[in-house]
Amino acid sequence: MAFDSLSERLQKAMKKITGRGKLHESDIDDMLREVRLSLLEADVNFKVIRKFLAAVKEKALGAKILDGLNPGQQVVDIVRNELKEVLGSEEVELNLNKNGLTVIMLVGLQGAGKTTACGKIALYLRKKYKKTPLLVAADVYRPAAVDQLVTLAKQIGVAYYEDGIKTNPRKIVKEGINKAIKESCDTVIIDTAGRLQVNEELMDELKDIKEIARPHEILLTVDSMSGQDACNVATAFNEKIALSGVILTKLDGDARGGAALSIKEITGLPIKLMSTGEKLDELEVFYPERIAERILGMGDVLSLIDSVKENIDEQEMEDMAEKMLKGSYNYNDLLKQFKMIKRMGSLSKILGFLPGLSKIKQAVSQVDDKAFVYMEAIISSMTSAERRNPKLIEESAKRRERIAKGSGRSLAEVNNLRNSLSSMQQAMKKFNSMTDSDKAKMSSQISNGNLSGLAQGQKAKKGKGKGKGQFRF
Ligand SMILES: Nc1nc2c(ncn2[C@@H]2O[C@H](COP(=O)(O)OP(=O)(O)OP(=O)(O)O)[C@@H](O)[C@H]2O)c(=O)[nH]1
Ligand SMILES: [Mg+2]
Repeated sequence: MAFDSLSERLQKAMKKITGRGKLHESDIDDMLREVRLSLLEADVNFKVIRKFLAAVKEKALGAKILDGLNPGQQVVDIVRNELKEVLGSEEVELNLNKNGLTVIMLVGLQGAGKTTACGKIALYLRKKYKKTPLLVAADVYRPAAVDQLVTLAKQIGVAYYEDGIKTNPRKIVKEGINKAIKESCDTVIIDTAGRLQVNEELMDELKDIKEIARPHEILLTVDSMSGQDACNVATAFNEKIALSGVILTKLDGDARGGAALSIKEITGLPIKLMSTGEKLDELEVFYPERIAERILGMGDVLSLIDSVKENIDEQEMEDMAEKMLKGSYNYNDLLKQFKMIKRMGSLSKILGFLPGLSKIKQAVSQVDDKAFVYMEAIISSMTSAERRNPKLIEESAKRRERIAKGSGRSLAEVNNLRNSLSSMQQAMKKFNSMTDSDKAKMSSQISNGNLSGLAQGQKAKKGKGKGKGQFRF
């Protein structure tokens, strides 16, 4: 994942000051020295680093902090807040025209991820805002570019306009907008050509397209691996065609953080969206606060909740919960849950959202997706009666042996899966036998998003030596 090394170094710096009764100015200086090195290594622009450190120092030395309660914790909070400011402070929504056609134009260097982002934005706007987009193929310099956009449009099932590579992109844009109006589309997304470097010819073309299309958004697509170089590119594009924001791509890679942490501060342009993978639904709103917290290892429970909401069918969840409570939860249901988790991405990605789990995450990323495949193989080797009625497996060692053989997995793995299912069932039985007020307390904790309260509750339970209901891999 992106920012991993920055995240690790910053967390190390923060550890130096947390859990201490009293802090001196020299402790803050030590910590800031570490922070400075982490940011330099992440390729953050030096002006941004200087401003960042000055702001943290000034606030940390504020009269009440160092003598107050939990000074370390307060300083960490200051760092978190400044990181958030550097990343952009608040999320910035796409500017959508409520009463008519919205035009969005994507620009950027070659290979930054423009064409892919066109498809992703179309899908995002349709899902989130019920928009009807039309994609316009205005990159006529690379023969495959038109096909790439058309393929994406067909994949998502949205309209598109293309006129090959012989027509002038200015004309293509004009015709594309006409087609959108004729076909009652409400959003036009224009894919433009990329260049290896910023050059006059490209800028003139983009300026003309802007003139013709009058876009509500001109988004610069920036590869997050490009580090602080991204600022020079953004400044050049901004001077020529006045951008409205940035899409940061390839945040699933090992970008060090320089682009994300420098661009807003240096150019004033908000990062509006981030792309976190090659799959079309891997596009997210850029939330500075959540990213800052993720970098500091505070996890990002809110993004996790968003992802759950988007990828998990509520009705399906309710049915599943009801089955669990009735004790009729079986292997078919378990299989369904694996599929839901898969829809959200890999297990390591899900764990990445949770606080303090970076170590586990690393370990799990080696095995996670395989573990699902293995468990699916085991379930596939069960007869349909066995899947519906886990008792059959519970009661017969012979059946378990047969399943192990059939799936090519070990008997221990089959037993593990069986144990997981039965401990889930037992946990549900226990939940069922709780008093109504306990249950209400638990559900209100869940619906208030008070996950830390819940986590404490779980810890307390575990402390009693039970720890059941935990899924073991
Ligand atoms: N891992 C990952 N790959 C991405 C992401 N966004 C785009 N890509 C990949 O990056 C490559 C370039 O993406 P394109 O969308 O073709 O980039 P472009 O800016 O349109 O490139 P040109 O048209 O050549 O200027 C493709 O292989 C994409 O699949 C992302 O967020 N994560
Ligand atoms: Mg392209």
